Amino acid sequence: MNIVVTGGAGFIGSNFIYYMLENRPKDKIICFDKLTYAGNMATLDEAVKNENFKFIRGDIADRKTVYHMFETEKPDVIVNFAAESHVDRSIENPEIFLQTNVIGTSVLLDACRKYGIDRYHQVSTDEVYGDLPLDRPDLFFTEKTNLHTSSPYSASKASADLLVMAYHRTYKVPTTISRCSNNYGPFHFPEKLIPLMIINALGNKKLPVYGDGLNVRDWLYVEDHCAAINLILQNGKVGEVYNIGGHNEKANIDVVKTILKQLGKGEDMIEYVTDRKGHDRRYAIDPTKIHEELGWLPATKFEDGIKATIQWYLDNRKWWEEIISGEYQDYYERMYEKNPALEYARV
Ligand code: NAD
Ligand code: TDX
Repeated sequence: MNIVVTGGAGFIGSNFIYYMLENRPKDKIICFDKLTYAGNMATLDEAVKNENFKFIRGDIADRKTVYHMFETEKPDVIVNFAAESHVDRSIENPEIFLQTNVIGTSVLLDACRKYGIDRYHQVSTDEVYGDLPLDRPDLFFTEKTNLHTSSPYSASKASADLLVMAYHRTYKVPTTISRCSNNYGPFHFPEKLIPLMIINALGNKKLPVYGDGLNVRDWLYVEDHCAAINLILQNGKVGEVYNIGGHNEKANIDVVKTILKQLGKGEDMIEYVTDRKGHDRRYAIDPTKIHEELGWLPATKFEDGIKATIQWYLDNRKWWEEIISGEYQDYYERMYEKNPALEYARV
């Protein structure tokens, strides 16, 4: 089978490529990635040595390049990870989120319609459901929860989901969608909470916690997400949505304290800063459907996954040092060091 993984030079896509090369050695894995600031060829260093792997640089929103890729690679399956993925960047500048996440998805779907496909899988997010209140721990997102987005990022992901469902109904494109909670693990880009805190702690820099630090995220080790997507590709029902999450809710401040403790650093490194605009309070997935229909359960406990992740950042300094010395440095300065709103609210 020819499996095209879009966005495979990013965090989850690259982990998925390694998962598939190991678990489906008969299949050819083709990574199609624009290599934005978040895409990194160094992440695929080991994959490029595998004869079942091929890399193509391209933009999912560029129709000519996507159609050409379909003509040359003849994909049987598309797994679309390609996206602008950072909420804070979407608040700074929404437009590229619409271009990649919405237009890009529609171009891929048009290509599936034109050339045919066995399966188009859309990697979506729990953020399309909006947020849950902190004082209702009995509430969880199910696949039937209404879409109710907060940020330009989540609005663009929800729009993409609606397009996927429309192409399934109207053109009978064989689609599936997965909506996963927050991932963590190797190759996570340093702008996101867990790697940012690990790297700042290692560099003896302040750890910027938004608002009161009580926002809750439902953390899943990235390999468990990859296993779930592979199960959906194999046994998932066309036209369906599957939520993915492991009942592992944690307040941000507790995650940050866990990282500090593991690294033997003091909690005085924590700095509460201005809250994110429109900051979602709590995400929590009900994974009953994927468990009952496909037998999926997460294999990694948070205590083990976070230790493994911290160790990975200790063992792979070169990978993240190259990132933080490049273009990302401008973003960090804009976001945290030269942001007057943040300075003002520091406590
Ligand atoms: P990431 O930002 O680490 O990687 C995104 C990748 O997509 C990069 O390699 C980038 O170069 C590529 N890309 C961006 N624009 C592109 C374009 N126009 N054409 C081709 N490639 C392009 O993102 P991630 O955290 O790995 O997330 C992957 C997917 O999973 C996204 O769709 C995201 O919405 C979804 N998701 C992420 C999480 C999470 O916790 N990170 C949770 C649930 C769902
Ligand atoms: O410096 C920070 N300080 C802080 O307190 C950063 C970067 C984040 N936070 C908070 C905001 C969130 O409550 O930590 C939480 C996690 O933040 P992010 O790592 O930016 O993730 P989140 O906004 O929850 O979105 C992630 O999960 C769902 C991914 O980036 C999305 O792509 C995915 O869809």
